[in-house]
Amino acid sequence: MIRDPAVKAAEIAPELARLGRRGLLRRDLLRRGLSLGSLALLTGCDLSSHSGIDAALWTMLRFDDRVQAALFSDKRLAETYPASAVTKPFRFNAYYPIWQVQPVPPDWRLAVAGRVAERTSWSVARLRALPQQAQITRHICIEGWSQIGQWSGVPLHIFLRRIGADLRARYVAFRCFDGYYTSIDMASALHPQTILALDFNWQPLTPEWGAPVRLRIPVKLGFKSAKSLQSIEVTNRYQGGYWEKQGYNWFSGV
Ligand SMILES: Nc1nc2c(c(=O)[nH]1)N[C@H]1C(S)=C(S)[C@@H](COP(=O)(O)O)O[C@H]1N2
Ligand SMILES: [Mo]
Repeated sequence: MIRDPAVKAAEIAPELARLGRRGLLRRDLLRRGLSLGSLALLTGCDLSSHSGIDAALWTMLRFDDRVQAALFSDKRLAETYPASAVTKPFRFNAYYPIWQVQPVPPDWRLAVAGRVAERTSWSVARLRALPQQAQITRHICIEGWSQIGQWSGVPLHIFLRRIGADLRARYVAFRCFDGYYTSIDMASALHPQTILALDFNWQPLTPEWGAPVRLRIPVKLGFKSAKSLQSIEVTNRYQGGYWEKQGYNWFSGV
């Protein structure tokens, strides 16, 4: 079902929170040993095919963070698509009154903080000098729509290694210059398809879609892919995120 994008995500948050805390499901999962088989069983998705991952993402909304984290595998990849499958026009999601589309600040640099050896900030040119990876993947919004897009940028695992991040730290936290923020677990940060995207549809990102650099993480729901990044912090302190604070599952991934 495609929801009207104007339906505020917060309106459905209580329902999601209630589903996510269904104790029965969790006990069931734990008893089954959190196998891939149990994920397939509970989500009703065939995970032997790639597209099962996309389908499972929808269903993961019902599970709590602990279960989702236990089911996470860095070996499982989100489906990739041919260029002909790219959704056009591709919508952007920034209709919330407090987050007007923000132009890139004049002296923008990406700041790094926390448990990292090298704290110098990053210009776009410097980010572009790192190895780049392209992907065409599905972006799934918790509000009930999805679209296929093309992004290219620096794999986050390469960036984290480059700045000498403590890869045993628990979290990577993202702050955005439009006021948005979110954070992810280290395993998801090191997933091979998690990138710091600089390009969208083979062109440099524009402000609507998160210029000059955004997180793009196809094994998680869209709200985890923070746009318009200002800083990245490697930390052991849980920091949650904007939508997470309204009741969405923090993990929100497969
Ligand atoms: N900085 C920032 N990042 C954000 C958001 C936002 O409002 N601000 N919205 C999130 C949500 S809910 C979604 S679905 C996607 C939308 O990405 P798109 O505009 O490329 O479709 O960005 C995510 N990242
Ligand atoms: Mo979203």
